[in-house]
Amino acid sequence: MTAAKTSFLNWFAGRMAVAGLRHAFGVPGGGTSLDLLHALRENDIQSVITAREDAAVIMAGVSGLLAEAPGLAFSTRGPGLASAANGLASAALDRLPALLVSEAFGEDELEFLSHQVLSQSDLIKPLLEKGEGVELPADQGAVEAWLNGPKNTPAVMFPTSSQFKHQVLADKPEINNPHLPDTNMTDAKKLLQQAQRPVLVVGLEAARASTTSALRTFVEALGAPILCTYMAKGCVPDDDAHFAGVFTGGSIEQACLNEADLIILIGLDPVEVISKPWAYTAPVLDLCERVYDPHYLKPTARIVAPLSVSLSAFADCLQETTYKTTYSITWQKSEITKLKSDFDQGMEEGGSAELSSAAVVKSIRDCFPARPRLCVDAGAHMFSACAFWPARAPHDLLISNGLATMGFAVPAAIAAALHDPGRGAIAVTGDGGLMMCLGELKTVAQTAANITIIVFNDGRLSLIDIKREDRQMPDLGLSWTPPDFAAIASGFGFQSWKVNSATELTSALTDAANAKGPRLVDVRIDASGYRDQMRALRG
Ligand SMILES: Cc1ncc(C[n+]2csc(CCOP(=O)(O)OP(=O)(O)O)c2C)c(N)n1
Repeated sequence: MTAAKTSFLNWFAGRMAVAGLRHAFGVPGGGTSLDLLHALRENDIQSVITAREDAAVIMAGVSGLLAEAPGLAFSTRGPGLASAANGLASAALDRLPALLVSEAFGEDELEFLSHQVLSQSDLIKPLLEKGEGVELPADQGAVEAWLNGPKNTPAVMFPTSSQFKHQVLADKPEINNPHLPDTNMTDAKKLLQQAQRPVLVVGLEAARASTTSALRTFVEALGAPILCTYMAKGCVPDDDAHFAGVFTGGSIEQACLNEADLIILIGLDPVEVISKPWAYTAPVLDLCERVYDPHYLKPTARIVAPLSVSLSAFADCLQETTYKTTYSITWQKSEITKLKSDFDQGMEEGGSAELSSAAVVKSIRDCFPARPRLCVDAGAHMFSACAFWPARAPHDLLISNGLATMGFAVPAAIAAALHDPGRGAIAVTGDGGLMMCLGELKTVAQTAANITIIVFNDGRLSLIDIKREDRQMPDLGLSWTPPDFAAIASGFGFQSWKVNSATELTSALTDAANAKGPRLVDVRIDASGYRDQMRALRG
């Protein structure tokens, strides 16, 4: 009997469905992408046509991140691929598992063609490099290797029409390629044993449901303060007695870390640390799943293993009698509570502006008790969003803090709302960031996604403008007349609200929280507190 065969394209679409893919995102060209859309449909995978390809790659990556499955995006060749560039950079630096399938130029075409031609492999290489992303050849082995390789690695494939049609074995067995951990923990355990004032810093690698329970058991057993990066918010709940605030690599966390005689990094990815040198002299124990080069620091000891494995081993070690007799952590609960309240106070904006970003985020928190996922853009508004939105589980808050790109929040919210329509999502964005992906309002409307977009509308690129002020430079034209986003959104079929006061804010947010489908709240934010807030956070 001969084994059944099918086209590579049919196998690929079926394999993606088996791996957990439910949505693919992109703007098709007229060639292989249409074949791909057709094959996806045959496999019950919904294709979402986006306004732009960069946003599509972000949606694919966030979708994959939340599903712990591959994310898929598609584009035409030439301009489609070029337009995907920022999405690929985000996938690489924000560690998103996005595979972009782009149309390709055939060898025969390249002999005579100039129209839309660019060197596609050369274009993607530097974008993917820092995320150890790869160009996948269109074959089963390469796809299997990507699916079974290190988590959250981006990839691009350029299949030609004949490669899509190529006949392959229909039921090629899946590869199971378990990652073998480095379990030599002797040095690390010694460090832990000697520590009296350890502090934990948790990063994006730990933001996974499968790691949460081991992490929380370890934190509980250790009794030390824990700081989470923006991308790891929720790994322990914000109201956990050990949570002492957010870690960015700035100054607000220094009060806590200066106390440390051992800093334990748990899945902290160097992309998450803002551009300042490492400020601490305490020994560092680095628990990670992947080593990226360059790193901010040279740890005293490093364990490269699935975090659930290393954390469970440490939690067990804390229970051992030999350890218990020498164990002398001196942290008091009241000290950690004080650190957290100092953090909260430091993140407050001075003055009594009723529409300060902190006041608005707290109002969102109060008006949305069902806690949709919060997707946050890059800009000054992110400081309050990340400080005051209460996260209880990994990925309750989604942000691009590796690439730190504007134009992230709305595409991320689309992916989050499609992933979990009942829960839905809120996109918190500056007006500058929203304008970078305004076309995706169409995608929100088209998918009737359960999304509330909240625009922190101050008519300027605040984060950059406060840096300009700090440098005592004259007005360089970084502001504009605030656009009427409520009117724009209603043009796309959204329910929308315009907010100029605290009373209007509560009323609009309450209405938005109780409504369904696409919603936008345009808040004329008071940006006067941003500068002091940034100083408190970053120094
Ligand atoms: C794609 C992209 N372009 C530029 C930047 C640099 N940048 C970071 S924040 C910022 C200003 C953001 O302005 P806005 O979206 O209005 O938010 P705000 O700072 O006012 O809260 C800029 C230009 C970036 N991070 N990403």
